[in-house]
Amino acid sequence: MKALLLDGKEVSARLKEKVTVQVTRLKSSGITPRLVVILVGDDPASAVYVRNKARTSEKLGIQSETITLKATISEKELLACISKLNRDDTVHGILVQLPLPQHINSEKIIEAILPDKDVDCFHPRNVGLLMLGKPYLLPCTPAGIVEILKYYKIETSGKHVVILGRSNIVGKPMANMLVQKSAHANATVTVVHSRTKNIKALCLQADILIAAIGKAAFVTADMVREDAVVIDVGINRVEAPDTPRGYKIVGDVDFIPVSGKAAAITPVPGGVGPMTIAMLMQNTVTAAKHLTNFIEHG
Ligand code: L34
Repeated sequence: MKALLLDGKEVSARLKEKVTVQVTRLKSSGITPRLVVILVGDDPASAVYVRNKARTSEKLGIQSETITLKATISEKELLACISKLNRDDTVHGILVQLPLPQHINSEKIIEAILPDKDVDCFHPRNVGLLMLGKPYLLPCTPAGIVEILKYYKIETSGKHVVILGRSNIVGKPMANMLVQKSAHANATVTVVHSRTKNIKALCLQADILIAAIGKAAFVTADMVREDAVVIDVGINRVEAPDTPRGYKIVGDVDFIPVSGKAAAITPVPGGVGPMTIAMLMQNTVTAAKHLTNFIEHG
């Protein structure tokens, strides 16, 4: 393996230390940051992510609650649940884990969350602020990726970043953040998606390649330029009969061959995933400060 391993566990540990300091300050002013996560249905992967969020919150002194609702819940009931949390002054962050069951309109649900408590940064108001370069909260996964690049001093200014995937949760906000005229941005961004012609040729032009398409081993070594930086956002479950759980987690990148060619690469697990959670913790604290008019001293 030639590539430097970009260790999301290490970077997220640093970030969590910074969050803990802020939590301590808030608590000494009588404010306990509080996050409520809503999990609808029993998707096993979502259950793992939500559990990781709750566990991390507790470690950092953030009060966390997970509301688990049946997959058959109506949209109206879910909206009522959100409305109650919007009005509850002890709640600073609300997160509805995606994906939601088919019969629920995700857009409608996201728009029902009070923007001040929207710790995912999915609400149109927060997405708009981000796009205008005046963010309130930051989208967790894209912001986590920027933190990895910062930590390892990977320059983005003037670099060509190719993003695979145009989702509202990763691809679009990632592109948005990296084109901003600001520190740790100023990149030239190409977004590649299912209708893109010549995906391989575009990927080969990337200084930084960010894979967020949700297809195991989609990015092969022949798509990666020698010495490129590769960020793997994918979390895919593939069958692995020889493991105790019967499956393993792999990214969107064909890790072993690509790590022989890239200058640096994030592993899966232990790469972007832990960063998403650490950024969620930071957003919860930012929201708690904002909602309580907390003023930082020193
Ligand atoms: N609303 N829905 C909302 N917000 C989010 O930010 C998410 N996401 C994505 C799915 N739906 C969401 C997450 O939380 C993906 N995601 C997420 C969060 C954490 C991890 C992976 C995805 C994570 O903890 N990953 C670990 C390993 C997990 C495992 O073993 O399965 C890792 O090391 O990558």
